[in-house]
Amino acid sequence: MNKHLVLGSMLLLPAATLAQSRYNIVYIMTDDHTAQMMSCYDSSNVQTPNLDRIAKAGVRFTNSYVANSLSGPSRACMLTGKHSHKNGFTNNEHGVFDGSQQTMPKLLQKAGYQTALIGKWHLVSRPTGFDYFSILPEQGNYYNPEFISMEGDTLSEKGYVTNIITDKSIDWLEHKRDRSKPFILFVHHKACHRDWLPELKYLELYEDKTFKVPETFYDDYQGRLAAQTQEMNIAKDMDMAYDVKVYRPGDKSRLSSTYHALVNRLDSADRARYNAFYDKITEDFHARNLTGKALAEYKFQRYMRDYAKVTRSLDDNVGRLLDYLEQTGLADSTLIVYTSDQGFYMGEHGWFDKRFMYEESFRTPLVMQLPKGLQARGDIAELVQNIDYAPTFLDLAGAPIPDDIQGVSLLPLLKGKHPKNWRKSLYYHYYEYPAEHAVKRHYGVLYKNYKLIHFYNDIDSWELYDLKNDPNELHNIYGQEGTEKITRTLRKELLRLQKQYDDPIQKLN
Ligand code: SGN
Ligand code: CA
Repeated sequence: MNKHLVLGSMLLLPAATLAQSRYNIVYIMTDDHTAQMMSCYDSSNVQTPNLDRIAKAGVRFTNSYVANSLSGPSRACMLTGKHSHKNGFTNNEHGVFDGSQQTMPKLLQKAGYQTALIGKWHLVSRPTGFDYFSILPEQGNYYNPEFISMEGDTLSEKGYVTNIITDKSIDWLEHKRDRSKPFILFVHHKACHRDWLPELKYLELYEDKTFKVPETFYDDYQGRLAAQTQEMNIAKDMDMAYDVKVYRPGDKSRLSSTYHALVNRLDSADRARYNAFYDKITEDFHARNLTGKALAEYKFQRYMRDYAKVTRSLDDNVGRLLDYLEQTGLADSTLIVYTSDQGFYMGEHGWFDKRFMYEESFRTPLVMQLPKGLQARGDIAELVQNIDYAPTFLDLAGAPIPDDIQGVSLLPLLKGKHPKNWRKSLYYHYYEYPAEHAVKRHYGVLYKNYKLIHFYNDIDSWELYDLKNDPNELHNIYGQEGTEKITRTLRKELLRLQKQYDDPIQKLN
């Protein structure tokens, strides 16, 4: 093309296209916050009015999934737009993120964006591609947490982690950024990760609520070998001190010293307030002499209440950030994304934690408030995955999407389009075994209401689910008469995806 033509076509660019290159992105991500505890997805457990505000003003993805349901791996997927085997961070236990590789924040910097990261990082190596960061060491702490600065200092801050991450985020927006540049701000919360330590002002919240026990709470895992050996069962594996917060000196509890170390981070007055509350709970627990199902359900209720309290602080703080963005007018030019690093079990199958490719932990909440110029509203049902965030942000910034990125841009969906050739299947691969919670390695495919999973390593076990007739995934129909055709179709699709994503093929025998 000759020079004049290039110049001519640039002059003809509509104003909207130029404005688009200045869109900002606020990318809020929580840890372990699941759709069952977010009222715009499920209002039976808690109300989250501020999170719902995002969905109401914008869009709610109803089929949003992760590629590997665990913190570090999820974060690496969203940073690179690639599956775990490509970005190299397959599991928390041994993973160290190779920060020299191509990442979305680096590509955004190249496109003229300012990049900032506040909160949980969890990728071990020092963040690269950020103009500013203030991160929690490893998992971080709820009470009086430490933050690692860009200079490498670890400094302790007073207060509750969710409030502090929000304060720091607003402070960066107000005082630290370069206002001549568009920005992406990662607001990555520690909430609602184990062991669900509440903000003290919410200790009493939800204490009068009895949560509904999920219909699969007493699942016996029949026909599902890997589910039989997991260690994330509320009745069996939840620690009475650390998780349930019922403890009397001398009680046997594997994690009691960890628990006390976390609570002892509180100043003495706050600690007294904390102890007064949970001592009362402990006394009441001992007066009841619970065993069997009653004990299991008691643990479930305590878990739900504490998780709900932690979620309340999160909702408040997202509201505070939204207010700031709206009051300053930034919301008009900013894509606000709210998601979690994965879903979580709230007693379904009797579990807490995540990792499995079953729906509760394979899914992750995803809602977005859109800047002016993006027309979509309401529900978006297309299959999306966390490898799509990087290409979406690049696309929104008007930056090229490198060919080796495996996710796809969601921008057409945010413009209200529904491309006919949208993906029809999703690939999943989980690696962290042997490890805490003992979930076996597995990979699988979700395709047309069916899911095929292969658990491997020290097991060789296939599972097939008909999600339409068995949404709770209780009936593994793999190998059953009449499933030959659908099994063949799903195996073919699985192989196609392993080839497409270049995942070293596990023998499909
Ligand atoms: C910690 C938790 C686990 C949790 C992992 C991974 N144990 O190890 O329950 O599965 O984190 O979570 S704890 O005793 O330290 O609380 S992740 O979200 O960071 O991947
Ligand atoms: Ca997590």
